[in-house]
Amino acid sequence: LKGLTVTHKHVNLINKAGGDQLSSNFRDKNPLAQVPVLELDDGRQLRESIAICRWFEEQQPEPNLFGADAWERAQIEQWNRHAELELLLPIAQMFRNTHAFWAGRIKQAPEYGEILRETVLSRFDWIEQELAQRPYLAGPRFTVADITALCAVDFGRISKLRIKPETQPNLAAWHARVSERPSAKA
Ligand SMILES: N[C@@H](CCC(=O)N[C@@H](CS)C(=O)NCC(=O)O)C(=O)O
Repeated sequence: LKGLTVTHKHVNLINKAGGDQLSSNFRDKNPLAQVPVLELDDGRQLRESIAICRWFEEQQPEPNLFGADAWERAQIEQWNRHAELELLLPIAQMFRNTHAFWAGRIKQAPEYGEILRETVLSRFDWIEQELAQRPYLAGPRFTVADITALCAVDFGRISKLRIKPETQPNLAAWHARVSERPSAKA
């Protein structure tokens, strides 16, 4: 999307040893043993997806994804926080607490996971109402908030969380709109 060149180093999260992220080499980069980590040519390292996105925005300001003026920046921050905290976090926690993949790897609380499923479904209904008023989460144009929300919604599929086009037509139309962007397909 930004036209920046980033070399990817694959970190296998699910190999027999439990995952490359658990190695001491990787923990030196991120003690939380999580991807992504951005490594700059000069050796500096940056964690957290949104921090990395902000860095990219500063390196290549166009197309603008974080806001062009104070009010738009605040609106986008609000919606990106909503996307992270109200969609991505419960979806990720639901996956961790209910999915067979995590059984034996972490302590699971399936009942809590099912409560989160209801939370996420109610959040989908809320976003449906919001998207009846504008084409993108934070306003009339595509921003980082849409990227975070798209990642969240697509991540939900692994836990069989799906948009219901019959009752959530605006959410379904938004999902199709952002998914068809070349950068979403890349
Ligand atoms: N808040 C972090 C979350 C990072 C995260 O949850 N990474 C997951 C993959 S999406 C991970 O590395 N999991 C490895 C594990 O749980 O063992 C960010 O946005 O970068």
